[in-house]
Amino acid sequence: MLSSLSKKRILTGLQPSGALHIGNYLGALKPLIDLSNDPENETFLMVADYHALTSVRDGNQLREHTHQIVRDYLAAGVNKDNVTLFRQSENPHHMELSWVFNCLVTVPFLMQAHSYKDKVAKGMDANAGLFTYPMLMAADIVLYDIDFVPVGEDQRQHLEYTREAVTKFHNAYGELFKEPKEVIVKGVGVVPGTDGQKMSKSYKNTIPLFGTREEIQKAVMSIVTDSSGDKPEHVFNIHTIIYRVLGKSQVELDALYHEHTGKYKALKDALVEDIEKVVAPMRERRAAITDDQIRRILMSGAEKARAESALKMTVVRERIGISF
Ligand code: AQP
Repeated sequence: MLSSLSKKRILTGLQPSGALHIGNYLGALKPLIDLSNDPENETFLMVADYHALTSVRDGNQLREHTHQIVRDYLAAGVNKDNVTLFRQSENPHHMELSWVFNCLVTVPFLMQAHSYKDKVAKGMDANAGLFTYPMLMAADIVLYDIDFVPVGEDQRQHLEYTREAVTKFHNAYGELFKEPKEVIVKGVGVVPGTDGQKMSKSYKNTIPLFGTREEIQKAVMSIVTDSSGDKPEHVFNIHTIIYRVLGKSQVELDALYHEHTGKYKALKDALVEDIEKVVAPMRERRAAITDDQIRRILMSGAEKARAESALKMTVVRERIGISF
């Protein structure tokens, strides 16, 4: 396999740990979709279901979220003809290689991961899966000779961890993997949630990507505002990112906030309208996607993913000494 190595390979993955939010879309999904439309790229999109086990403890719920996230991917504009869309758990090579990486990196190294520390500080279960998450992510990426990984700013360190895992492997067993680079969209970084912190499924501070208009309105109205200023900072920050997606100018946005100085309700209403402009067309597409389409796409994606990583894993097994 590994047929067209002259093309740049792109991969991202999102956890089916809850309903996708606009931070997931703007930080990871939209950049991946944009890159997948370039014929010079070969694109992979993963449903990170094993990663989701770090927080989801209900099998039916995980199945349901998995189904919904694929629907979300397609509704957001993923074209099945340009993108290999697969579930992480359908390819056992991910777990196998993550174990190899876990045996190469140290506990003190993993303990420096901001994402782990942030999540535990927010009350998430400090399970060993969450702790070793960066090594599973490293395996997810390097199995497919990925060049670029579109992610939110919060994941920058995890790409450094991936490169470190690769270096450790190379030092021990010789050169084998590509060193991937993160793609972080300028001006997006980390999309703030309704409380001003990183928007996150597990922090209950999200604006849902596929919520109804009423749900989006409710989330936007709950954005925390500071009564000491004329401009509601978090509303403005989210609005700035949405304006960019709509191709509208910052000057125009500044003028809007100037015109409505101190009128938080009017500014939140304007943000709802602009989010609606981005998500309403996707919502319509989403309603037309059938269960059968989802099943077929996942089946062919799984076959392709397994075939793509098979050769790499054969070499790994040979190098580490478990094949005879
Ligand atoms: N607020 C954000 N701004 C920009 N990008 C974001 N991403 C997540 N939140 C933001 C990006 O979405 C991708 C997939 O994330 P994930 O589902 O694997 O897990 P996450 O980063 O931990 O996202 P959540 O929503 O916070 O999920 P939970 O709460 O379940 O852990 C990543 O590229 C991430 O950068």
